[in-house]
Amino acid sequence: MKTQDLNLSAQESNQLIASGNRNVFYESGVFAVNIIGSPGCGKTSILEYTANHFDEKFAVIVGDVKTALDADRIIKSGQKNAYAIETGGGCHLTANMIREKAMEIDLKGIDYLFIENVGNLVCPSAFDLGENLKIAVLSIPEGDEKVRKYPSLFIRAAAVIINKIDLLGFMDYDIEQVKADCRAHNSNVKIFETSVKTGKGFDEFFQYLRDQRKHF
Ligand SMILES: Nc1nc2c(ncn2[C@@H]2O[C@H](COP(=O)(O)OP(=O)(O)OP(=O)(O)O)[C@@H](O)[C@H]2O)c(=O)[nH]1
Ligand SMILES: [Mg+2]
Repeated sequence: MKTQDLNLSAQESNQLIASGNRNVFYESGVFAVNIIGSPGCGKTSILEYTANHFDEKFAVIVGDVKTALDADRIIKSGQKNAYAIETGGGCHLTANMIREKAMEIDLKGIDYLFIENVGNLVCPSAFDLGENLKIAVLSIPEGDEKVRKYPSLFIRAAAVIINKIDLLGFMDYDIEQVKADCRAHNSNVKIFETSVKTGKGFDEFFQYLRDQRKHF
């Protein structure tokens, strides 16, 4: 069997498990969000902010290659319902990892499940976890060409968060170009400009999550 064939069957089996996850989440009334972005773009910080300001019942699963540091941060910020997955080397979460971890969570007791994927703009974009919403996170210090250089995520993401907007004035970052690049990949994309430091953009983001959950 060629590697290409093996990859295809790994993808197919991931897709089957992802569909199963999606059914389980739907039956429990859980709206699942897969959050993907580069290392350090602010995914955990956004979830810490969410823990303190999003007045809904939710749980968080955080994927990292090593450590439970990010899940511990979220627990410390006040959201006790946070769980770590260590991939042990893998550059993305899989549907099976989520299926197994979700068994530890009281799904009937929550309305949202946030999944922080492993920091990476490429690998996580190809693996459906059974989420209802895929969100890409960018941040100002990364530079403004990431959407053009790593298109696979931006073709699939329904929403993009441009985080660390408080740093916009300090860096060469053409935000209008970035937004145009996002729209070139997905004309319906919803774009949020956020800062965890100032809270900018989060009211709109939380309202968007509530609206999306109403229609899933
Ligand atoms: N100025 C500024 N700094 C931020 C903002 N959001 C996050 N940071 C900082 O960015 C750094 C990385 O944030 P994290 O939340 O750990 O990033 P991450 O995406 O979870 O990183 P990985 O889990 O390693 O992929 C931290 O020092 C945060 O304090 C923001 O909106 N503005
Ligand atoms: Mg993190």
